[in-house]
Amino acid sequence: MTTIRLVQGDITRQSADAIVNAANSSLLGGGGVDGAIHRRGGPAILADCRRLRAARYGKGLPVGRAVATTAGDLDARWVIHTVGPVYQGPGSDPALLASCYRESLRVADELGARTVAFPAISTGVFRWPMADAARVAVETVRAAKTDVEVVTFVLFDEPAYGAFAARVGAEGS
Ligand code: AR6
Repeated sequence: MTTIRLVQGDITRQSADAIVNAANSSLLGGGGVDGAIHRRGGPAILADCRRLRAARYGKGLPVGRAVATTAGDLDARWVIHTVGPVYQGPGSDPALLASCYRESLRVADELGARTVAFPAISTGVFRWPMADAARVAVETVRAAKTDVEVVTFVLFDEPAYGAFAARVGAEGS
């Protein structure tokens, strides 16, 4: 059974076997968590991303999928890059957002990672409402069949932390 932890702060300061990046399909960096991970992790991450683009993802990593690289200078063994969906307004299908969490845990299992830190995928530049994103994140991790022992959601600010705490509380932790 996977334990869920919540932390408020900067995911690049976390220690975990794998740190998940809310990337975009290009895998070549961006703002938000993505920018922070590449800045603090250093150029080795981008070099791995370029190799993945050349070898396996010429058209980019599809939305809802996940792939691992080195974690460079971060306090982790791997960064798992996943691409969240852009929120399209009320009624948006959360399936691809759920897929990000499921696929990231599947990649973590392939690597043998036992501790994984996630940001709140799609809730920044991609505009997914925090309360709904928290519901999808917590439900999906709880339902996942995975050998990952500890999932830490790293929430950047107080409202994000509150939204995740409400979901974890709602389902019993
Ligand atoms: N640690 C933890 N959470 C953070 C950090 C941090 N250092 N920085 C921001 N957040 P976003 P998305 C929170 O925009 O919505 C990028 O340009 C932030 O407050 O990083 O999936 C990519 O290249 C928000 O709650 O990711 C893509 O183009 C959450 O992390 C696009 O943005 C996610 O915000 C992806 O957009």
